[in-house]
Amino acid sequence: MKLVSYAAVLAGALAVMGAASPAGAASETTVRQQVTADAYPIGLVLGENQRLGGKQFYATYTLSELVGFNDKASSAWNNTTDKYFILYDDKSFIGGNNYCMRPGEYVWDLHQFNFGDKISSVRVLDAVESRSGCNGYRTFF
Ligand SMILES: [Ca+2]
Repeated sequence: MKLVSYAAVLAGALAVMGAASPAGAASETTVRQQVTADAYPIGLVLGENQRLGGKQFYATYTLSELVGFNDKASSAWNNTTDKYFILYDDKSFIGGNNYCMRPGEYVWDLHQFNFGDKISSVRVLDAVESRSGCNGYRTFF
């Protein structure tokens, strides 16, 4: 009986959270679980639209330009357990406006950071750089 009561309370709490939270926040975990289940390549997953919607682009290593996906990403997911990606505004890793993404990090709407439709190159930190993680870089969270 206690379990039933707890489940009912939890369901109520989730419903309230869903209603009160900013758009999409309550469903992000679900979205990522779906994405994981589809077994995307290990690497950086970029979505044309929010929540990895629309066309997708995979960067499994450093790319000086995102051929066919330049200035198109509206969402990003670092689908690795140990890689750090730097996302650059311009090709060839240029642009003062760039961000570092930690392993596992997911940004469902890059536009919220004024970084939607802007990514033009991505770089994977090497083993030595990775020891410092995103230190020294701007991060989303
Ligand atoms: Ca750009």
